[in-house]
Amino acid sequence: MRTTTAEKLVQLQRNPSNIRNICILAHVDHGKTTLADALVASNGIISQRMAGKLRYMDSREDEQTRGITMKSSAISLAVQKDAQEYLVNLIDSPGHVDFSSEVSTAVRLCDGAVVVVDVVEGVCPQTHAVLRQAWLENIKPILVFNKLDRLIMELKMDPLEAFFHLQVILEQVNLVTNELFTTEIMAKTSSADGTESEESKALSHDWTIQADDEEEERNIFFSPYQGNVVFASAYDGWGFTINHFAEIFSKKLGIKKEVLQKTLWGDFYLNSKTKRIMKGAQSKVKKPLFVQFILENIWAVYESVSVKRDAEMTDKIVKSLDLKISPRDMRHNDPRVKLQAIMGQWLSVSRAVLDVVVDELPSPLEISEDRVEKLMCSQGQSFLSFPKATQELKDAFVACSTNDHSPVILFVSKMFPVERKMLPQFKQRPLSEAEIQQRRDKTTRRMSDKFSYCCIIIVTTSQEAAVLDEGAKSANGISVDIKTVSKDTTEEPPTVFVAFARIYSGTVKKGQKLFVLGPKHDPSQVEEGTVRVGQSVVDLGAQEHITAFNVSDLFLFMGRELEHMEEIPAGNILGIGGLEDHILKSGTVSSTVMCPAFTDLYFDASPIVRVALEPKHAGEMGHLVRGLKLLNQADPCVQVLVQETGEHVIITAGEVHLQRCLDDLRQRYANIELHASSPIVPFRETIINPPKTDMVNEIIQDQPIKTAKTKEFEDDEEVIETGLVEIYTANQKCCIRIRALPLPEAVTNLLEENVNLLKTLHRFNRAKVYGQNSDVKDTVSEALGHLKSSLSKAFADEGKSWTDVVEKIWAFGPKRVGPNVLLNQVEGYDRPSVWDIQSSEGLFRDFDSSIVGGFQMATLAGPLCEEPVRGVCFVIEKWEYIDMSYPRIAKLSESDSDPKLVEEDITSVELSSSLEKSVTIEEVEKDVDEKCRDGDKDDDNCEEEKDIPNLQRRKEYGPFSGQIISCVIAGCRKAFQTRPQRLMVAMYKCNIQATSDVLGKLYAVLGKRNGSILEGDMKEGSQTFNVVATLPVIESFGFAESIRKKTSGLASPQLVFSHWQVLDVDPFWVPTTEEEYLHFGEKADSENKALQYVNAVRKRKGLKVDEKIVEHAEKQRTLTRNK
Ligand SMILES: Nc1nc2c(ncn2[C@@H]2O[C@H](COP(=O)(O)OP(=O)(O)OP(=O)(O)O)[C@@H](O)[C@H]2O)c(=O)[nH]1
Ligand SMILES: [Mg+2]
Repeated sequence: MRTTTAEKLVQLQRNPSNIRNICILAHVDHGKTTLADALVASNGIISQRMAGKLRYMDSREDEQTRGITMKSSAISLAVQKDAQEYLVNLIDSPGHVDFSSEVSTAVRLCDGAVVVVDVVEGVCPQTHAVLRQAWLENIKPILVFNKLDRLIMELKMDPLEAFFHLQVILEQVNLVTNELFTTEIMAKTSSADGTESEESKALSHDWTIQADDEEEERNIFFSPYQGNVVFASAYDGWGFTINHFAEIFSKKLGIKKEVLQKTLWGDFYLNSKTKRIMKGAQSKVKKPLFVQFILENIWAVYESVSVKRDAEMTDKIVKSLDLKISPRDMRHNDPRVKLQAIMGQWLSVSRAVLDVVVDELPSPLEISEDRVEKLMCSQGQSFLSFPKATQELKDAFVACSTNDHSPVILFVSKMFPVERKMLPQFKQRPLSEAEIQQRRDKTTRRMSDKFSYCCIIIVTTSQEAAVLDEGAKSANGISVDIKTVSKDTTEEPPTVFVAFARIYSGTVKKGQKLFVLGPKHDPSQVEEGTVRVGQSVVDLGAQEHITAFNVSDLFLFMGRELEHMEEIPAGNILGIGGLEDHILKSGTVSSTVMCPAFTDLYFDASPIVRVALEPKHAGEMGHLVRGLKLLNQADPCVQVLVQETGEHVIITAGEVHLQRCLDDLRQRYANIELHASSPIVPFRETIINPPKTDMVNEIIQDQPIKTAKTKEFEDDEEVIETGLVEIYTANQKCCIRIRALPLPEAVTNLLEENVNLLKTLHRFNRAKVYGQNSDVKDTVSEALGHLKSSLSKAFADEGKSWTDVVEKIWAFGPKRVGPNVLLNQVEGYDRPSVWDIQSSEGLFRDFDSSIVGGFQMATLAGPLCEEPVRGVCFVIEKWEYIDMSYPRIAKLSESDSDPKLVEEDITSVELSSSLEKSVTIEEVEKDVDEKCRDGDKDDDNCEEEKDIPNLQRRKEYGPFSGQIISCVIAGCRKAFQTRPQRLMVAMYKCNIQATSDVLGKLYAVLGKRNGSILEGDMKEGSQTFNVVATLPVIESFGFAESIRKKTSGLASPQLVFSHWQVLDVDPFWVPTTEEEYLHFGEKADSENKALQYVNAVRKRKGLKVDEKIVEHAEKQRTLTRNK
């Protein structure tokens, strides 16, 4: 029976000091949802008996069948402690890596976290990840050691062994937090060049002092005696803290509670003669207090109830503990039921966990100023750079003020799909007395009227109803009563979105008008001009980020249900209706436009598995498009896009995530049958320095081996030497010399890690070139300086030939931010580098942007199989015009730009990068050509226009800008092809826990799929091995399934994208020497993995494939029986 009412919760919501917003975090299957069940049962929402079995928070059908949580969901619980009542807003999160984005959405809304660790499995990769998430969001964690029953029943440990085991795991957890703490200090103390500045020395000193400080230690480390560790078995319903036993034994032994609290965990024992607590249990071979007073008692209960099944002994224990167990439970055949009844009553897990939550975790009032500033400063802005009105909002934040004058500030972390019929207003509720009477009367009346006339019910729209009514009145003969049931012409969608949000300040009310602030909203721009407020995201312009909406509904999350609210004050987690057209995934809502956009959520997983979708029946395309839109809104991690080929594609984090997305589309959002392509895995193309060994692992001595591809270029006039080509435009008027070099790995990695920074740099550079306001913020320029110096260092480490190249970087690509570099080594062309565009007034040659455009396209699709290029440096060494008065040099803004294009240009670049849509050659040509024409109009001296033969040539070969682009693309490709080319494959890092008996099978599965094992250590204090391996993503489909099958479900892998790896096989290699023939056979292509992948991609893309279709041609003949 439910013990709390919605009214009670409303009342509790008004007292922020007694509110706790918490989430449960852990590795997959460590028992989060089981623990949540126990907490939910404490409020009578589910029965104690069903707790642990129901998994109430897993409301989706597939969550129940698969047994894993896939989304985060919230519930509000009332908790009584001492004389006080508290409101605990609890969020259960998923542990599977594929859904780690759901963890990010949960962590953002909370002030504290309950980190659960399975004591058998110990610290797992996701335990690391969630502790890191909590750390990054500045929220305080407490620790729950779960599944202690497994130590007794499965591992058959005795209490002392269990104690040592727990100590080891606690150390492991603290090691992780310590690591997080020290890396933060290091980041704070080391300056850009790696030397410590005076200021940072002072800082580091401060931090060490703080680390010694007990309070700080409380926040960083877990320790039972500090009261932030709970020992539990969520499934059996019991849990305790040291505190609980300290209280009991201080009375029994007459020892002070404080003393016991400090000594119950650790190397202390009780001297039975002196009745004093002494140190050094281990050295004196004594039982530690934790074993003697706590574990042995628990072990005794398990022993008598579950192992020996000794009814007499059990009765004795029940009596001595003064418990009241129902006779039904005591007589139950299943000892586990008996055990759960006894243990649950003796050491209630919900009591233990909720007490620690209330005591240890902060209320919304205790939000630190640091955290507020971190939340408010998005896009690398500093808090002090905000206008005064914005800075003042911090006070409202910190005070968590709920009065009517306080500004409303909310953060929506995800959009939560709810079936319309599940909304409270559409839910069936018990009828009142008056309603029942009314219905009874109606039925009686209908019965009596039944035979007097016939009744036709027609479903109409409201206009038609009026006409029909008129008709009915004039009808004679039999009495016809036409009842019209009006139907709305626009059908309402079956799924609505409720925003999953936290209110930080003010009170949000139903019907209130609020602003939705987009992620790029900058309050400092509001002051400068008037802001336009849109009605929905769709009608916003490129530089507009604000829309307004009316709060249509307010909800309180109650697990599987929603409760209607009229208003909700600051400090709570809530659901808001009416935001569907305003927020796609997450966003900031406020009553004032001076509120800045909150910082973006931190996501761990990167989407990598992409599939193309199409409806089974072509006519249902509209449903699919609508369904994809809903899926995109409902899932924080999925990416939905339309490729340039016209395919509808979704990119997901992994196989389980993909399956869930497809199920959602089929059953919920699109409601149609779908065809999904087999997963498309991206590749990268690169070049390498000539390899030192050949395919049979022998050292190559003099000349590098020539492959079929490099031989192709032997007589090519354009190829000057390996990696260097000289190429002319179609009209033979421009000559460009391009060299391709493999970029040092460290540089490529740096570029990849700093994509966002490069995006910002590009944005500022464009704005500057087109004469817009482009003041680089201090933090951004500092970060750019840091990146530049790291790049110089990485280049310098590679040798002399790379010195000073950073200053010559012309562009990055593809999409202007990729891991490839275009260098300017053209003699006499002193163009400012990407870093200097802001500061210098440098001059650009005409068609400068065409060179960049060509480079962008060459790097977007490489020659192997049109996949993006990675880690290549293209150097333009010569750029000359023949018989023309070019190059004309001018500022880019004056020469080849059109201010009108600026805005479109920036957005198109952003759009293309966000949607992964490539720019087609036509687009670039058109773009550059338009600019050129505009430049021509302004400038009558343009030689080309006056030059009649040139004009003709232009007609013949197309616009000159286009010719340069094509020329650069062809040059880059050719230069690339003359070097040893390699394919790069995406790699997963794979963590698997397995016992020694299934280890062999596990290695076999990994080996078959080209996985390589990095680590395979036995876990300290357990029987399990922790295997870390890398596995190509392309080989990973069905991997989890086959591991589970081969190991009878004993091992299950967690896969996370880790890096790109060069596949060390030349796709164009064919055996030439005797030995190679011997090794690989004549048709070595069957062994050549790289070629297989390349051909598969080319086939998929409809490109030409060099493959023999008929291997052994034989004349066909009809075989008849007679021959
Ligand atoms: N023996 C034992 N089993 C437990 C305990 N707690 C949970 N389990 C079992 O562990 C399995 C996973 O439990 P869940 O609560 O679904 O785990 P979870 O952390 O929510 O898993 P995800 O949400 O998928 O990450 C279930 O089979 C539970 O019955 C426990 O205290 N003891
Ligand atoms: Mg769960």
